[in-house]
Amino acid sequence: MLTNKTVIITGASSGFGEAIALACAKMGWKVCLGARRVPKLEALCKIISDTTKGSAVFHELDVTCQKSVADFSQFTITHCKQIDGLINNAGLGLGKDFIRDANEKDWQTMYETNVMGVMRITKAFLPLMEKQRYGHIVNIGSIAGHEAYEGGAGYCGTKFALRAFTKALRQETFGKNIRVTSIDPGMAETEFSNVRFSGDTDKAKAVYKDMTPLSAKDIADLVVFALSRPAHVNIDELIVTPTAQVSATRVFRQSKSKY
Ligand code: NDP
Ligand code: 8X3
Repeated sequence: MLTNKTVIITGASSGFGEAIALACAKMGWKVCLGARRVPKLEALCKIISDTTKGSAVFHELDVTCQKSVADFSQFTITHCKQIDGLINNAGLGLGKDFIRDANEKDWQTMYETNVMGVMRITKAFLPLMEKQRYGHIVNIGSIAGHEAYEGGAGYCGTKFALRAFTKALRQETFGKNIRVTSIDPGMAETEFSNVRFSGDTDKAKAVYKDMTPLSAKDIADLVVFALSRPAHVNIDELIVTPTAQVSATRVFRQSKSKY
């Protein structure tokens, strides 16, 4: 087992980020957590120190704000001797309206978070990885970065853009001993749909009705798998869907779903 890894995780206050933090800490690694909801990060750090052999530090982070990204990276560099992994996970979908009805502010927030946020954070930590001459950047994309669907012009656009960024990053880090991975999930039950539908829990629950979605732990397992491959192995892109989802919009539903 690899010990002494240090992994930065954005959006660690819920869903995938929280599960990735726990899974890394269970490997005995140190995690550095960022998100806007600081009490959630604080509670997660306590769980990590009480239940795992890893360790955790946290700092408030809003990836849409350059000053917040600068403060977070300064904190990380002060508290971590080296950085082995950076998991660009913070992100969100807002609304599922058709283009003619969509809210421009929602589009802006999605682009600021899912695209500019990842670019800002990566730019902040890349020089350190280049200096170390090692590191692994894992971006959490989406099936929405491979297929556009009705009501997804804004969100799918951000994930397509993120995929382009990830591919350019892989080219630019070539020869520098830095690995770059995109993990692109389909439907997973987290706070994602609650956020997308502004807290309308009925609408959020309906997304996963009569099918078994991915869990946050399913994604965390893949992140740990990618991070723990031998140094010469780079997993470029992983698309992962529930068995009952064959494309972004084609989902097999049956009551008492077994798979
Ligand atoms: P959650 O809503 O459970 O988690 C999203 C996380 O992102 C939260 O920790 C939230 O923290 C953080 N976040 C949002 N905005 C910001 C911000 N401005 N600055 C810092 N952190 C922020 O959803 P998921 O875990 O499902 O989503 C994680 C990633 O996975 C996202 O990029 C999403 O697009 C992607 N994804 C999700 C899928 C799904 O079906 N669930 C499928 C494919 C991809 P806080 O609010 O505390 O800041
Ligand atoms: C979230 C998955 O299918 O709602 O990235 O776009 S989907």
